[in-house]
Amino acid sequence: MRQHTHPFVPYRPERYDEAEMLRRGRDFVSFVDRRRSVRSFSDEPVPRECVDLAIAAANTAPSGAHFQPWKFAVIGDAETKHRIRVAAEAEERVNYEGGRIPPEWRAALARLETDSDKSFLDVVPWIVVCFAEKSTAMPDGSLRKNYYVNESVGIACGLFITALHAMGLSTLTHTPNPMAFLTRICERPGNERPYILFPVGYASPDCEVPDLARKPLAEASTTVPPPS
Ligand code: IYR
Repeated sequence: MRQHTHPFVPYRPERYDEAEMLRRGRDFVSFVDRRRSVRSFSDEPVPRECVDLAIAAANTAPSGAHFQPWKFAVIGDAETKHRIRVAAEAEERVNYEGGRIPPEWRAALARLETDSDKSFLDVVPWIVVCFAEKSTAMPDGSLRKNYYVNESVGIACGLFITALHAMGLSTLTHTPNPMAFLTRICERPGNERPYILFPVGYASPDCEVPDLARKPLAEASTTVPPPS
C-alpha cells in the first residue's frame, strides 16, 4: 500500500453485475431524460428542507483542489423575490427590446418563446442564486485563490438541478445578464460572482414546454480510433 503524506481513507464504490449495471444506467437515463426546464411555476409552497437537500447534493460535486468554490443563496421572502424580478426584467428588456441580444441569438431563442417577462420570479416559493467564488475568504482573513471555478460550479449546479428533479421539483437555469444586481440584492461579497439564478418550485398544472428533442447519442459522442 502506498505511503501517504496526508490522511487517506478506504473507498469501495458499489459494484454490480453487468445486467444490473445496464439496468441502473438505463433507469438513470430515463429519469434525467424526463427533466425539462420550466418557466411556468405553481405558487404552491415547497419545504425549505427540499432546497437544502438539493444544495447538499450540489455540495458533493468534484472541485478544483477540493476548494468547493460555490455559495448557494436562498431567497424565500416575497419582497426580495420581487426586487429580483424587477431587476432581472430591467436587464432582459435591454436584452430583448433594446437589441442587446443580436438577431442571430434572437432567432436561436425563437422556438423557446422567451421574452423579458420574468413573472415566474414572483410566483416561485424559492429563488436560489448560485455564486461562484473566484477566491474564498479564509478564517484568518486571507483570500485563497480557487482553481477551475467554472468547471466546479457548473458540475455543482448540474447536481442541484438533478436533485430537484429527483424530488419532483422544477427549475430553470436562468442567467438574466448582466447579473451584478444579484450581488447587491443578495448582499454577497465581491469575491463571489453570480453564476446562475434558479427559480425553484412545482411546475404549474398547465405548464407547457417547447417540443424539443435531445440530439442522438451518435452526435453527442464519438469514438476516437486507436493510433494506426
Ligand atoms: N437570458 C435571457 C435570454 C436567454 C438566453 C438563452 I442562451 C436561453 O437559452 C434562454 C434565454 C432570458 O432568460 O430570457
